[in-house]
Amino acid sequence: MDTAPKRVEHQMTDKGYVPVYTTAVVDQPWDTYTSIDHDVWATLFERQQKLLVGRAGDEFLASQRAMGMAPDRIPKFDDLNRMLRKATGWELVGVEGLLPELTFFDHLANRRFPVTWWIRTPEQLDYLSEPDLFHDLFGHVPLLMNPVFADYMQAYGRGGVKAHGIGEAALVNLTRLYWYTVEFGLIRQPDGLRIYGAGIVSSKGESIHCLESAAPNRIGFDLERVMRTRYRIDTYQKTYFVIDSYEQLMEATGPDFAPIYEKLAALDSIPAGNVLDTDTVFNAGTGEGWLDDGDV
Ligand code: HBI
Ligand code: FE
Repeated sequence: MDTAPKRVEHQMTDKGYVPVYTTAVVDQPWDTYTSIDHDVWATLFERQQKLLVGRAGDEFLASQRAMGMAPDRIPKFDDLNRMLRKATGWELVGVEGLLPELTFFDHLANRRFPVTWWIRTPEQLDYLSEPDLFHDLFGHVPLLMNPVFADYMQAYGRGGVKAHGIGEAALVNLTRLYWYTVEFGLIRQPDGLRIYGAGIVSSKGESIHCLESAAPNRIGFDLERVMRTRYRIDTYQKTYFVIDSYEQLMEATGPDFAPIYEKLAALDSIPAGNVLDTDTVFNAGTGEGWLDDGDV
């Protein structure tokens, strides 16, 4: 039996090793998961579950409880789909890994969330370069139970399909929006700032760093500001953007983005670590530990 889960093939290009995008939707090969795979899920789940009390947003924790995900074994997509379909009409589809952007957007536009079917190895517990099952299932899926966030994700997908027709600059603007909300977003609550971004909730180090370190900026969400801001893919974020509510996110994606892309095309991008005097600043970071180059 092929125990080691298949990895996304990589190929050497002029940009270095990049994952070979495959668009296939696959059934979750649940019976092929080994005891090591289930142990990796249990270890990560229990560690993050403990860490996120008092750090993750109320809606995230409530959605996770509603989903009834348990640490003892990797959840079955079919079980989660029964709940998701009832709650918000979303469903999970199994994929090999990163998808071409248009394929990804098209799934979101149709309330399908692509979840990588394989889970990282014990050696990769604290970091791996591409999204695995834990990142997607523990990080992204719970909030799809929240009706407003579920609407936002579909609106984002529809916006992505449109942006793909407009061109590369629009896609870059939109990818930054995804990055600073869905992946690395913070939300303000009466009892303080909390995490909702999947890239943070699935990472031990960043769950602590994003709220407690003096290094990063924490700035109030503004759509055009976010769309202009470059980001990090190899280190903790230099800046985290803070929303007041998921309704705010939903409203932000209300208008047609075409005129915004036009306007932003004439403006420079903003380096990941900058603070502007027009920003609503919750924290101007010390920048400790930042690398000078490497903003995407
Ligand atoms: N593919 N499977 C998968 N999961 C993602 O989160 C993902 C993707 N492809 C592209 C992508 N994210 C980002 O570039 C989005 O901003 C589009
Ligand atoms: Fe992700």
